[in-house]
Amino acid sequence: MDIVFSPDHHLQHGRAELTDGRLVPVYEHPGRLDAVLATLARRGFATPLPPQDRGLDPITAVHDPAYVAFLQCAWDEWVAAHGAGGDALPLSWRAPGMREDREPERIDGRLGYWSFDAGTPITSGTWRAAYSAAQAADTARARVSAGSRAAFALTRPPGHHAGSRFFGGYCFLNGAAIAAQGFRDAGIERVAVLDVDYHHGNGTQQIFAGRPDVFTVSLHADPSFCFPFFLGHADETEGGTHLNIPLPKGTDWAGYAPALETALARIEAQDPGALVVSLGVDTWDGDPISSFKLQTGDYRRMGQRIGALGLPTVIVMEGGYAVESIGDNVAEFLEGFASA
Ligand code: SP5
Ligand code: ZN
Repeated sequence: MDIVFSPDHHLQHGRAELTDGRLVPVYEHPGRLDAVLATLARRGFATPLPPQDRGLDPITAVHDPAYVAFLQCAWDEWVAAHGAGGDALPLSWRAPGMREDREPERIDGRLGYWSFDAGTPITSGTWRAAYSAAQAADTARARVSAGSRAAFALTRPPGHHAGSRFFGGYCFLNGAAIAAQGFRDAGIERVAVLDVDYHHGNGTQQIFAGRPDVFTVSLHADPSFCFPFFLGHADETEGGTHLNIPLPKGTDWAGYAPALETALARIEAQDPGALVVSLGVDTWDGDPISSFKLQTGDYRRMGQRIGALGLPTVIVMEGGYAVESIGDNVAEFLEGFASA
């Protein structure tokens, strides 16, 4: 299993996110990947490779160039308006009846225009960190296109909440979508994306909605009670190109395993030539922002079942906020996958 990693992931380090009515230290911080890296080294995984830099092409293949241009300059505009004493966070968004066709000029308005939550701080290093994560996802895909059975993009910030024209949910550039589109552009006719993060992969669903060449599936906490709230219900099929499997609070492996089998059966029925997995381990029992009850050993079972599809596979790191277990949960998944 190739592992692609860049120390540039450290460059995204927000001070605070708005959670439960309070500005609290960010859950999505550099210590998460440091923990995974240390655990993988201890458990004998191969030394990670650095990403290749292919510039903006893989990014603008799934994101609007105007959105990408905004991300590149947002921090500098924020500092010009407010100084560098805090993170750049949006505070207002358009609602039904308001204008979608006019991008505001002031950075405060532009932040709301290009986002959907107040939990995703932009900092001095956000662009470089998100850019390196995007390149790592693309490099993992390129390794698999060149013949590796599987590659893991060990990246942050995560990506699956980011859409073609918005950031949110700690995500800026959608690495899983970049990998999936990369497979398409390398000549694979049909690609599948399987999202096992605790949260619904709303960005991935939006990017590929209505695309019969990229079948997307998400297993997640029901948006009736969980972020991102406004997408992720079972009736969103996007013309047969998407499957949502919302699950109740407290879901454990006994509840999760049949849903995973349903997802895998639908993927097999599409007969894809490659698979992208959005791997979030925030489904773990002790995760600080989640409610599922998966145990560390369950990730080995999950990896085994997904690996048994036998497809060329890119695995992209998404969520998982319990630093004490994130490394073992990821390692169990990767070992299970490799053993299949
Ligand atoms: C990639 C990913 O996993 N993004 C998740 C973004 C979730 N943002 C909203 C978090 C709200 C947490 N509220 C519960 C806090 C515990 N008191
Ligand atoms: Zn998540």
